[in-house]
This record gives sequence, C-alpha cells and structure tokens, in this order.
Amino acid sequence: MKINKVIGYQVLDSRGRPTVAAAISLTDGSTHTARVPSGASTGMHEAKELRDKGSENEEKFYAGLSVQQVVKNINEKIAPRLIEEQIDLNVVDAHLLELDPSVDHSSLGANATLAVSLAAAIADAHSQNKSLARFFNPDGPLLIPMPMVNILSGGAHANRNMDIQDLLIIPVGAKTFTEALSWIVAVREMAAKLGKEAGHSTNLIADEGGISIPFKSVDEACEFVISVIEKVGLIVGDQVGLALDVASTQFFESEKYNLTNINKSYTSEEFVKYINNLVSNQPIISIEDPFAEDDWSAWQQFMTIAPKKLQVLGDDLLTTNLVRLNKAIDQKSANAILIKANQNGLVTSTLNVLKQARANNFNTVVSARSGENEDSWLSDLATGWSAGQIKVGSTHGSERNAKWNRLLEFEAVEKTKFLNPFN
Ligand code: 2PG
Ligand code: MG
Repeated sequence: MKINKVIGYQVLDSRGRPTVAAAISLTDGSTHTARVPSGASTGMHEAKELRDKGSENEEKFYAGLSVQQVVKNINEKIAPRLIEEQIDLNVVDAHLLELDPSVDHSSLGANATLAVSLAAAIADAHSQNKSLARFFNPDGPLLIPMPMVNILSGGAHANRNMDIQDLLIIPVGAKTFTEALSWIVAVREMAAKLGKEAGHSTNLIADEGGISIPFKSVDEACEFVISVIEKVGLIVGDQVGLALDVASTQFFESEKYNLTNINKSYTSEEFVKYINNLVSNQPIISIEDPFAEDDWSAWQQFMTIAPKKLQVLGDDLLTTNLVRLNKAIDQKSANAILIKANQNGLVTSTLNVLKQARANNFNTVVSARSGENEDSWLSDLATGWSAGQIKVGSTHGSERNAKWNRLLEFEAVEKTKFLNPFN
C-alpha cells in the first residue's frame, strides 16, 4: 500500500500547549494519525523539539510555544518526498534520516520526524491488518509491561514542592496488569485521603496527575507513601515497591546538588553517599536520574556500591541515544534505560536503542512525557517491543488513562502474559 497524502497540523497537549500531529492517508482511503508528546524536565542531549519562539515564524498567540514551523516542515519538506517518490511505508524512517541527517534532528525538528515516523508505523500496521502492538510482535502472547506509577509529584512538574520529581510505586506482587492497576488506584485514592487528613493541601494535581504534597525531605515522602500502602492492606516490598525519579539534573548547579527544600548542598561525592543511604534505608527498588546528565563519574561510583538488585535508571543521562547508551554500558553507569521516542526522533532508531539495551542486560522502561495527549501508541510500542516496564505518570487525566486503558484492553481481548522484571 502506498502513501497518498501526508498532512502536518498543530494540536494541543495535556498542558494546553501546542504539539505536532501528522496524518498519513493511504491509497486504500484510510488515514492514520499520530501526535507527539513533550517534556518539561528535558535532558540537554535529547533530540531537538522545535518551537516557533524567536524564529521568523514566531506565533505570538501561543506564547511562542506554537509549532507552525515544524508543521510547515512536514507539509513542505517531508510530504512531497514521501508522496512523489511513492515509497514503501517501511522505509519512511530512512527517508526522514536522509532529509535530516543531524544527530538531534534539529533541522526538521524531532517533533516533525517523530510525528511522521509514528504515523507511518501505525499506517504500516494497518496495511498488514494488525494493531501496532501485533505489528511488532505478531506471534505468541503479548507481553504486558510492569507499570511504574506516579503517586507524589514534585520538581518541574509541581512547582518544585518537593526537590525530587516523582515518588512512584511498582506493584511487583500483582499477577496481572488488571490487578496491578487496581492496587495503584487504591493507593492513589488513599494518598489523597490521608494527605488531606494530615492537613496537607492536596489540591495541586501535577502535570502527570500525581498528588503534590510539599514534603520537605525524601524520607518523609517515602514514609508517607509506605503508610498509605499499608493502610490499603498491601505489603510494602512483597507486593508494592517504591521508585524515585530524582530528576537531579534539575537541581544540579555549579557542580553541586542543591536540595532547596532542606536547604542543603552536596558535592557529587557526598550526593552518591546521600543516595546510597536513601536506597539502603527505604524500600526503593528503582531510582531514576539520581545524578545529573553529565556527571558520569557519580553514576559509575554509585553503581559500584549500590544494592545489587536496585534498578538504576538513566533518563536525562541516556536520552534514548545509542552513543550515550553504549558509553553507559562500557562504563557500567546504570543498569536500566528509560525509552522515550521523542528523545530520539524516530521509531526505528528508538527500537534499536531498546534492543541494544536488552542485549546488554539493561532493564527497559518505555515512558510517556509530562506533556501528553490522547494517543495510546505508547502502550502498543511497549507491548509490541516487549519492554519490561512502562511509565505513564499517574492514573489521573485521560491522556494518562488512554495508555493504561489500552493495556487493560490487551489483557481483556488478547492472549497476554504480564511481565515482572523484579522477580
Ligand atoms: C521524566 C519525564 C516523565 P518530562 O523525567 O521521566 O516523568 O518528565 O517528560 O517532563 O521530561
Ligand atoms: Mg525522568
């Protein structure tokens, strides 16, 4: 099946900011659309998301956040190439790479390349009469990833109410995804209730739907979530583990980690000790970005002393980038990678990063961004690629629940197996 039409246009995301959509129409009359997400605590090594601010095409009505130039790139540069050359859907990414060979896709914008790349994958799946998940994993049971779900939010997603960005839970004792989600919903509800009873304002719902309570220290936040899990009747450790996204790049300045809520600054070496104490004293089974994106030696040092079973997850450190991943493999800087398609810019090369991580025994966590939309392709990618885990934010907001609901759908209608990388 061939491409008939490619149209880029601007839509709004969950923060009410513009983002890019691409629609690909095929010769059978069908149309396939993908919308791209957008981060707030972005790493500097991510592929480049272009916006109009400061450009010739600046669009003032959207506070400079519009993406009209990117839309133009799709309509005037990408579309003619894909249509006139009558290319097959499975080589769209190769053509996008030729059109923009820059490592960070800064000439067309990674938000242009990813929108088209995703729409092409969805269209290709359709041309084979398959869902996107089955397109990538045609045989055997679909493997459903373990969810990692935000309960408390801080950092860039919640007015810096807490220094760390997320306190999440992982329902490691659940036997199915459906059971896992039921526990998560129970914990989130109880967190809101107990938070209010303790006199906190729980009114601020963060960008990813987490509850924002201004806990001063990480220990305080952990202890609160532990009490919530216990109150629900679940066993901390056996059934539910804690996870952190420290997002430390956000508070690393002048070579110091500055925890402003407790008024303390740490050198890299001191912060390695601080993090190691934290993970040794709390039931934390996964820690993301404990150190800043270029503080490689802190990562390496930590890995030599960290508890053996701890998942040490690189987000800003690795930015779904093959070169950075290979460096982390060589230097033993982490043992898990967050996979975000828009940090990379193309579906095929995102998958290559995931494959390389898996081949080197890294855990893989497919992740949404803080600025999301109603699309659910993320759940299809995570499942089709058999990623061990998925991170979508909280269970609040339709842009988040679209992804959870897609996984519930798989479990209801397909033959599935629920993955547990923590077993
Ligand atoms: C992260 C993501 C998602 P953002 O840091 O892992 O939680 O945040 O999309 O803002 O980079
Ligand atoms: Mg992160």
